[in-house]
Amino acid sequence: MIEQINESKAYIEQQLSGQLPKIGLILGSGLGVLADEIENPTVISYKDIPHFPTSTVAGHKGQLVIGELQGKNVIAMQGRFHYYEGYTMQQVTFPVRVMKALGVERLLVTNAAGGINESFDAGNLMLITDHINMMGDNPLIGPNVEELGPRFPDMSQAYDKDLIGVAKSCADELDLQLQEGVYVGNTGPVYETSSEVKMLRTLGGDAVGMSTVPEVIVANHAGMKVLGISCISNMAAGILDQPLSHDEVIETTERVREDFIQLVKKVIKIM
Ligand code: R1P
Repeated sequence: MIEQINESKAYIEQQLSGQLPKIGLILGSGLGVLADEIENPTVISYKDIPHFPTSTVAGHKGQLVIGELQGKNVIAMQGRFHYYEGYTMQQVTFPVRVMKALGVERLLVTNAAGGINESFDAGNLMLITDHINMMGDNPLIGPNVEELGPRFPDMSQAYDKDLIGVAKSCADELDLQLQEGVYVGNTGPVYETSSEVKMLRTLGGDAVGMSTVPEVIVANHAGMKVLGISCISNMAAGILDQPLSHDEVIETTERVREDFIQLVKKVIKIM
């Protein structure tokens, strides 16, 4: 694993002329547009990076964009990998390992998620305060590589309190409504049934999606500080009397694009 990480890292470093990134961004379904804001970008297609999987989901472009955002050196994944695509948990989280090897210490993860909390509306942004892993798997299963992190990582502050505070004050300054809540990670690719949504609400979930949790586990294992933002792209099954579709997910993320970009840019400036 270390060898593969180093080969990916070396390839990415070869493409860069400027400084190495310190902040990582993972851009979820329909949210990749944020990478267009990055100045002096170096764009690297996933298919060219040794050991990187490729993106197969609509709304996930499948490239790294490395450059400056708000004067900070950032690396953005314009598209992520999901467990339901058939990748292993280790493959899904491999880019987080590579980011860490490149020197990234803070990670902003974003996603499109279904709203479980009935006080939410489609189009809301939600700060992730914590998560519940319902994926039935974990990227750290298997022999632990001590150089990458401890055998039993602490997850009591999986989403960094200080960064949560930064995001809240940024939203206040922008006069932007920001919900807060617990993200539930399911495997997908099916959306949840109404009964499952009811169960997840009882368990303490506020939003549900099919990503993020593995990445955040690996980031914590690697000692990175994490901030998470969900775009509530629709209300989860059983709340409104309408079927769910990925087209709707993409449509909603396009609708909130401006709020999302403004918030992330402001956060990055302080991060
Ligand atoms: C379903 O519409 C897709 O959108 C979300 C779900 O996880 C699923 O992949 O994508 P992201 O979590 O990558 O934003």
